Amino acid sequence: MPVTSPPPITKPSVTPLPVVIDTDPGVDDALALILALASPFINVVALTVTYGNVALPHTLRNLVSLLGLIQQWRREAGLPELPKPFLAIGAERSLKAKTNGAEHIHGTDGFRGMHQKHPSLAPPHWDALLPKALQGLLSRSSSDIPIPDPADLPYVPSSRTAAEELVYQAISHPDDTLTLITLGPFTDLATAWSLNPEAIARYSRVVSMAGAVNIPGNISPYAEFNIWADPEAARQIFEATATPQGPQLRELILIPLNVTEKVLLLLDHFEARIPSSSPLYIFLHDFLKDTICPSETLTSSTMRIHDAVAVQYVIDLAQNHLASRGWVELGTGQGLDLRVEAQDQWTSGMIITNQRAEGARPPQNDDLIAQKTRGHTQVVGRVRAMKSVDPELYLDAILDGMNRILDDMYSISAAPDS
Ligand SMILES: [Ca+2]
Repeated sequence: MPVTSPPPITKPSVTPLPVVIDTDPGVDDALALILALASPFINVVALTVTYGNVALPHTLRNLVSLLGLIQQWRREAGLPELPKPFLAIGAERSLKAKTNGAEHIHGTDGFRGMHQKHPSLAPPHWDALLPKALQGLLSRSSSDIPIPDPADLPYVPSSRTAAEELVYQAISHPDDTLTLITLGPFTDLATAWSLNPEAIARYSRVVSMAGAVNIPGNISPYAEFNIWADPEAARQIFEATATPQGPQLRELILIPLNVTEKVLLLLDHFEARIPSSSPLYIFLHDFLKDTICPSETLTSSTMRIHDAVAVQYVIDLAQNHLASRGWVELGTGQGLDLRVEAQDQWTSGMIITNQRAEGARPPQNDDLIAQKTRGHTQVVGRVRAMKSVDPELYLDAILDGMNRILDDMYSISAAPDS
């Protein structure tokens, strides 16, 4: 460890909830990751990075750039280093080899052109982690990359793929203690499930920013982006909640557009809550103001911060704050029989709700109903999906939480704050 690098800190006295985050940064992913890394109530033990909003070289560059910036801000402020998560590289494309991006929202580089406007923000070693086949796809030549000192990186480079990392973390933690948050397509998780379903079943829960349940989508009339980007992977994961025998996901909790479309960030609100002298403000203001654009249906200029809402859900869960923050679940709380349309047609990525299963929910999660339908056994799925949250409380919680990235962590009260 270099002399300039203070020892990692231990977060406050509450035992933080260990989480793994699969992400495709992405502007709203960046907000979500700052929020997660700043929270004393969750501990990010591993980050896995996938294609999604943009191609994998861009999402990886964005992730390591963001981690490098946070490290730089904290060093310049004389603050201790944050704990270092493992970082593993994930899928380059969807399971069926169709790649769909969202460059129209996030820009070609996923950070609204930040790397072109501010090339110094990307650490010189950012692509040292890329598989050889991916190196050189972006502007930087990989031939003269300085070999980074691993001890000085803000993360621990993993030799495992993202899917292998998801399995490794699951078996490295006690059963039913680890939470997985997915902020991109389900490709890495579906690959991990096919590698080792018994391991993935050890996660306490999977919390996913994904889906539009009985409402229009945001990338097509029927589909939300993260599911639309790899409907086959999503289909497999939804069905993993309802395997007739063998391992199954303990809990799949969707934070769908039903919730995230209601939490609208205004630039004014951001400017009011984040001190303008903060490096967080300087970094975020540039691409937020490019991303926040007039909506067709709203009179104010707003931005949807989908992924940050999903991370804040887990932070609330860790503090037992779900009720006080106004979380309401679709259905009875026993889960819904939701399926994903995975055919490559007009409705690809649409969530189908089996409304016949309503009222026939089993009282216990392990008491699945097997319905006999025309000679086939159909197991009823049990995906939990959130319906709403208090948007005002949420914006405040998210912005205040992001500010903590520049706290010394020891000063944060471990007691619930509301
Ligand atoms: Ca995302």
